[in-house]
Order: sequence, then C-alpha cells, then structure tokens
Amino acid sequence: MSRLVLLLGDQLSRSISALEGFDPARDRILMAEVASEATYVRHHKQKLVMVFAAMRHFAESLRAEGLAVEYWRIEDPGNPGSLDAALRLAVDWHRPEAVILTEPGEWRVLEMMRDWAETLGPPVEIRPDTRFFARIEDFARWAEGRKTYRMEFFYREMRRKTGLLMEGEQPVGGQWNFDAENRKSLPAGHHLPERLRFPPDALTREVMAVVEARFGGHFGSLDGFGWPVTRDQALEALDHFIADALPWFGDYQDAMKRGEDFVHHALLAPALNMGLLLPEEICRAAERAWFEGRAPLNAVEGFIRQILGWREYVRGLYWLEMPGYAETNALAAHRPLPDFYWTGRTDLRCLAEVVQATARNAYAHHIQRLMVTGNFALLAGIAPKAVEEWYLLVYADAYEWVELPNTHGMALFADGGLLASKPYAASGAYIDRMSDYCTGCHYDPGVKSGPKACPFNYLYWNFLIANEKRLSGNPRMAMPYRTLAKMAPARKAEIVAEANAFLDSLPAAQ
Ligand code: FAD
Ligand code: DLZ
Ligand code: SF4
Repeated sequence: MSRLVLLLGDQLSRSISALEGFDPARDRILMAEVASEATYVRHHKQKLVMVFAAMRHFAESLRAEGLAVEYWRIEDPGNPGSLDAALRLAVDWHRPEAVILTEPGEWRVLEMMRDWAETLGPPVEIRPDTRFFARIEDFARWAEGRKTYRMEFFYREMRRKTGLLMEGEQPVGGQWNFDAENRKSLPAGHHLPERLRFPPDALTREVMAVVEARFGGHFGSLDGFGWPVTRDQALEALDHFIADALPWFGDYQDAMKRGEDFVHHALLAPALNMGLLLPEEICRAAERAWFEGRAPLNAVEGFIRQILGWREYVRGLYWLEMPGYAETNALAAHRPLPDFYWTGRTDLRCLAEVVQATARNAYAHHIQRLMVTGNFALLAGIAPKAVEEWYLLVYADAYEWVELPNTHGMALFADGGLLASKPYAASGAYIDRMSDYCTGCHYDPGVKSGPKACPFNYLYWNFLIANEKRLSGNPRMAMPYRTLAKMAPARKAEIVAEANAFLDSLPAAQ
C-alpha cells in the first residue's frame, strides 16, 4: 500500500508518529512552506526563517536517508499557498492509498485535518503526537471531575509517572517544589553566561533573503539571527544550557535586567516546539546534571517543572477546553492593543525594554512575558483576542496549544481562573524588585499618583476596583481587597480618573 505522509513545520522529529512504519519503497513525504501558515498571523520574521530553514534542513536529512520527500519552497512557482491545496494536489498526482498525519498543535489545523478525513478521498489516519509525556486523553482523565485544574497536582502525577527526580514514591530532596528559593533578583556584578548563537549557513541565508523579500513588513528584525535550525544545533544548544546556564536557572528564573535578554533561561522552546528536541531528552539531561553534581536541585527541579509540569499541563488544558476556551472573556476586557506593543516606543521603560528585546530576538523570557507585557495588558483591560494575536505572532516558540493557555489563562485571567488560581496582577513595586528597569525610567515606582507615578501603580488599583464583583470573593485576592476596602472613596475616584486618563491617552495599534 502506498501512503502519503504530511509533515508540518512543527513536526520536525525523526520519531514523529506519522513516520512510524514508513516504507521507503512505496511511501512518500509531503512538506510545504505555504503563505497561509506564514500569514494567518503575521509571524515575526525570525520565526518564519526558523520554521522554513528547519523544514528545509529536515527534508534534506530525510532525503539523505533515502526517503522520498516532495517539498514546496515558499518561492517555488505554482506554490499551492495553503496546506489544504498542497495536500489535495499531492493526492491528485500520486493517488496514495492512504494519507498519514500526526495530530497538529492548533485547533484550526485539526479542523482542517478532520475535513480532509471526510473529503480527501483516500482514508486519512490522524495519529497521536507521542512526543509529549502525557497523551491528550491522559490529561482529560486526570481533569475529570475536578472543578479547577491546578498544575502542581498534575505535575506530581507526571513525576510519579516518569520517575523524574523520584526516589521510589518520594520526590528527591523531600520536596516536590523548590520555588521559594527561586525568586532572587540579580545581584550587582553577577556573571551571565555568553549564549550560543548559530551563524546561519548558506541554506538559512537563502531563506532569510526570501523572508525579507516576501514578508519584509512583518514584525521584528532578522539582524543577528542565531536560532538552531537543525537537530545537531539544537542538541548543542541543550548541552550548552545544561553546562553554562542551568546551575543558576532556579535562583534567577524571575530576574530581569536591562540589556540582558536571556539571563539563565534555556532558549530551547523554539527548537523544542518544532520537534528538533524532545521533552524527555531535555528533562533527562537536566536530571543527570543534578545526579552528577553539576547543578543544584532548586535549579533542576524548577527547570524540569517547566517542561514536565507547565508545558504538558497547558497542552492538556488547551485540547480539553478548545474551541470554547478561546472565546471566553471573564474580565470583560475590550480596550485595543496600544501601538507601543509594535513599536516599543513608550516612556514606560520596562515595556520598551521587553518589546524591543522581542523585536530583536523573537524571544522574551517568562517573567517578561507574564509580568511586563502580560501584566500591563491585564491591568489595562486589553481585549484578549488582540493580546493573543500579539503573543502568537511575536515569539519564535509560539504555537497556539502553548501560547493560548499562557496568554488567555495565565496572563489575562480571561478563562476566569481555570488555569490560574488568581490573576497575576502586580504594581510597579514587583517590576522594581525583580529588575533594574525602573532606574532611569520617566516614572517612579514609589510614587502612587501624579505625573511621576508609575502607571502600573494606579492601573493595579483601578483593575481591582473595576473587577471587584468578579474577584473580591477569591480567597487569594483577600489581602488586596482588604486594603482597597480601607481606601477613602475620594482616593478611589482619583485612581479611576488617573487610570482612565492614562489609558485613553495611549494610541491604539493601526
Ligand atoms: P525557560 O524559561 O528556560 O523554560 C524551560 C522550558 O520550559 C521552555 O523551553 C518551555 O518549553 C517550558 N516552559 C516554561 N514555562 C512554560 C509555560 N508557562 N508553558 C509551557 N511551557 C513552558 N511558551 C511557549 O513555548 N510558546 C508560547 O507561545 C508561549 N507563550 C507564552 C505567553 C505568555 C503570555 C506567557 C506568560 C508565557 C508563554 N510561554 C510560551 C511560556 C514561557 O514563557 C516560554 O516557554 C519560555 O519563555 C521559553 O523560553 P525558554 O526556552 O528560555 O524557557
Ligand atoms: C508556523 C508555521 C509556519 C510559519 N509556516 C508553516 C508552513 O509553511 N508549513 C507548515 O507545514 N507549517 C508551518 N508552520 C507550522 C504550522 O503553522 C503548525 O503546524 C500549526 O501551527 C500547528 O501547530
Ligand atoms: Fe515600568 Fe513603572 Fe518601573 Fe517605569 S517605573 S520601569 S513604568 S515599573
């Protein structure tokens, strides 16, 4: 039987389920760079280069193994323009007896696949994506009967299931979670590691030229592009992280510093989400570093929790709750996205730093995403759809299964608390404590009102006032609401007026 296997741009793993049982004598692989995937949101130019260059390198490696790969480059004359058109064309040409797919990372693509199953002609087999620790059904089983889902409990199940950092039934070190040790700000003079960048080879340079020519108006810059685009590079990036950054990952996980875009973060999510690395090999490498005394437990546990816990948890939640999940707007947030999310031009220094770093690298680390751009969007009441489009578009690691729960649930609380037990809302004091952004900012994090007041301060209290009915019953919000209750009505009115004047003065994105 001859089969046609479609591999998507984030399915670049040799062990992908769609390639199981592949018969080189009869079967064929289809890969297609298409405008519809490049523009359904106008991805950062570095993400486009990363995806297309990695797809081309992966196709080369499959061909080197002797597998038949039909490949559409984006600039090829007659490029079909969409995955749907590419697949229908290939089915017409080759008349395969079956089409084999691995389930995708986005609901909209799953719908496309389900349509193919009904309308394409040959039987279509959609296989589970076995690259994750938990199957979609495993998460659904865990979630069944629970009113809310909490990552910490899911994570413990995953530790037990995988044996990662376990001694029999007990967590190593006697604790599941060492987060209390992981909230340090960067001390002056702390040495940060030089990060590995991969100078683009000829193939990647060719892709860069094509992307600049065709998608030059997309967000971000290609200068200094250095993301891994092959498995070998991704493995090198993993080794480098484990040796040079992991030991301090825990301590400074939440720290932010001007001009330091990466701190001790892994920078592995783009390669991981495309399939160049597998989550299991990353976690085992980190675990080994602890066993061999090369990294402390607070760092290794904290890091493994991000992948074994958060990454698996948000995926499970996405597939359990979609498509309705994307439609909720629990805090009735409707403001447009301010223009500075695209330009980085704002006198709020923290936001300028993070947006400019995002344009430079297609990357910002978790606390920058959550507590700077995310926190601002939450406090300012920006419409979830606009914020979600921004996050899906600007980061090299963004695919909806992971971007949406993080943005909709964690940053914006738009799911009403399904993912997080309380909104991650914070005033300027948090940003001041965790970064050096406030030094030299036009505003002062210690000032509460007036022209020098940090906008995060009055936006924070305005957020609590605006959402009092929705949030004051949340036990984890009891403390700020007790403080608010003691506030004089005139002071509250002043906060609301100041916040609205500030928000109304922000130019909306075009
Ligand atoms: P590190 O901080 O070094 O963490 C190690 C790994 O853990 C990451 O590579 C990633 O695979 C995993 N991880 C860490 N936190 C999370 C998390 N909250 N959810 C899922 N995986 C996690 N991550 C994405 O992969 N794609 C996204 O589109 C994305 N969008 C986000 C949007 C918002 C608003 C927020 C707050 C977070 C988002 N994250 C996203 C999670 C996290 O910020 C990134 O995974 C991380 O910054 C990637 O950089 P790193 O590889 O250096 O990660
Ligand atoms: C992200 C992306 C981009 C930019 N381009 C392509 C492409 O041209 N062809 C392709 O097969 N995949 C691409 N991808 C990845 C898909 O968008 C991804 O498979 C879906 O978002 C599902 O996760
Ligand atoms: Fe951001 Fe406020 Fe600090 Fe300025 S003072 S950097 S706006 S937190």
